[in-house]
Amino acid sequence: MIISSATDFREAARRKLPPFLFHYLDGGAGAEQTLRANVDDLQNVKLRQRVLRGSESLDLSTHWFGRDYALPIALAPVGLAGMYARRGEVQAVQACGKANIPFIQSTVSVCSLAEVAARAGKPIWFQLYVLKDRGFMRDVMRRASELGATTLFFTVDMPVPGNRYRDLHSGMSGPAGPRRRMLQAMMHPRWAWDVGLFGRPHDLGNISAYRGHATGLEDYIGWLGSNFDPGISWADLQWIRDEWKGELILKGILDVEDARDALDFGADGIVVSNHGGRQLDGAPSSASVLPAIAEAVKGRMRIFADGGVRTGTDVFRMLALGADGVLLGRAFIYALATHGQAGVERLLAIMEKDLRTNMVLTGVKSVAEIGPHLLADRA
Ligand code: HOC
Repeated sequence: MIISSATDFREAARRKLPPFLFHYLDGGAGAEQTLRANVDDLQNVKLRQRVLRGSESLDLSTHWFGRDYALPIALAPVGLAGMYARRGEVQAVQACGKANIPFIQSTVSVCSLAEVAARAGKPIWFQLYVLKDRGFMRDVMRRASELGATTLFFTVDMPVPGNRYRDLHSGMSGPAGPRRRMLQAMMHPRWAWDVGLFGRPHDLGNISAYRGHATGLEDYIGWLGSNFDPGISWADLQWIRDEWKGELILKGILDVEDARDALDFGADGIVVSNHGGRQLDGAPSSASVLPAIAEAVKGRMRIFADGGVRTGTDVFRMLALGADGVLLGRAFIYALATHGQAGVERLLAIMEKDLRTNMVLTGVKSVAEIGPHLLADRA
């Protein structure tokens, strides 16, 4: 099969994965309007083609929080990544090591912080939710910091999980879920073999480390589902700011006022994101709100963005709309699910090539030069 984009990996993943897992990854909240808008709005961003600009040697590197990276891309925190490929988070972090880009590990990863940090080869970035169990939050932050994590991505758009109806249909949730998942696993032996389901059962490393016993998917849905905290406010964030000594990035900002509040609060950065359309269906796409947010806070804090990024051209578009860096979520999991570490490396190489080509065709020599002046409808 010829693979030239994340969309090709997606199709391969759809064929390989049991439906409950594919749809958990692929789906969004409600009628999935925000999920679709993320992709559509980004693809509708028109770029200025420039000619005769002499873009021969290109600089794709970025400098975030005192460290150099090869591309303006990081892998987003994705829950359960280790269910898509054997020791999935380790394979992903190794791909990041080779490409020299950051990997952001999810709280709800299969591989523990310790396992990932040991294979990372550079300081890891870590993601955390606000949970009612503040003891867990303290414990996991302490462990992350002891293992050399420098940067905490704090998810602020999940005070409650969104209503994901696809999960009900696919068997990821709902009363018949456990039986349906087991049947689907039996009907997808290649996946089950690849992820090691016949050997070591899935266990959520970070949660197990805190609870002192194995935490499987049933526990994950139960414990996490009842542990989100709808009462979260800026006051709680202050507690986290005091506790966490490294950089603090707020993930899930979609409103200019919230971006300004994040700046006033002293966050080191934000991720402009609607959680991949998995939370508030009807919320605007990341691409549509990014320009106004960038205008309000650019240069005073780091702006990352995610949502609908499938190609290197989409990465370029996000940068042109005002992002300093772009997070890949679903795109890299499709690749991980089908081809493991090699798939993620391949996806990153394809995106790098797209980026290079677009830089030449728009007449820029470095990532730092990509900005709103390259948007066709603003010129
Ligand atoms: C009921 C548990 O961020 C997602 C992740 C993890 C959510 C856990 C929900 O699926 O968007």
